[in-house]
Amino acid sequence: MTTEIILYEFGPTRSARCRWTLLEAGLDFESIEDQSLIHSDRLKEVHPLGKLPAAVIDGRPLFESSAICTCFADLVPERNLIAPAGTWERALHDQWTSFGMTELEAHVWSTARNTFVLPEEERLPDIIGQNAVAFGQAGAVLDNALKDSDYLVGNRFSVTDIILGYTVNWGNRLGLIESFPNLQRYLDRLFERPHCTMTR
Ligand SMILES: N[C@@H](CCC(=O)N[C@@H](CS)C(=O)NCC(=O)O)C(=O)O
Repeated sequence: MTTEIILYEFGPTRSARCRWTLLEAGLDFESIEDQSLIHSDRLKEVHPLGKLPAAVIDGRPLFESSAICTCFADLVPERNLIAPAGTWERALHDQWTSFGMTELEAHVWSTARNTFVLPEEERLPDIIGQNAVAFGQAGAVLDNALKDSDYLVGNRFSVTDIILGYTVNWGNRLGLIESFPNLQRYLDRLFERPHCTMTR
């Protein structure tokens, strides 16, 4: 039985993670690509905050790019994009995705919010330096994890790298990984993949 997938997406936003996972998974999907959907009532039926990405999978709404990518990877175990639930490798996937969202992505998102997302009068530019420091502390951990390994889980490419790679690339665009050679090489490896949807 095929799974019916609708992906609400927009270009280089975090929806790029979901598109990349779908391409690596070889799953068919319908794309609804429309930036003007953000905060719309229609999108709020899928994502309560009206954010992108969001997905409808066999009629059921799912939000948060990390959860959506993980779900897609689980649909095709034969593609080896993720280890089965209950294995140690799956625990490492959960570790790195949580770490990526809370210790890395939260800081670059805060910088984005205080640079161009929020109306100018609501921005707190002073926080940007603090975000860079926090991203650097967590970036050092990730850089060290990639010292003797090309990828984050089991030393082979997986959906974990799609999720974390997007955040590392975001940091790179902000000039935050200059002192992390392993992260730079990691990004180079990810960009070599034919289905990579990230932009430098
Ligand atoms: N943690 C969410 C973040 C989603 C998110 O903030 N998406 C942005 C586009 S990259 C958005 O829709 N922004 C509109 C807003 O912040 O209200 C995820 O990873 O899916």
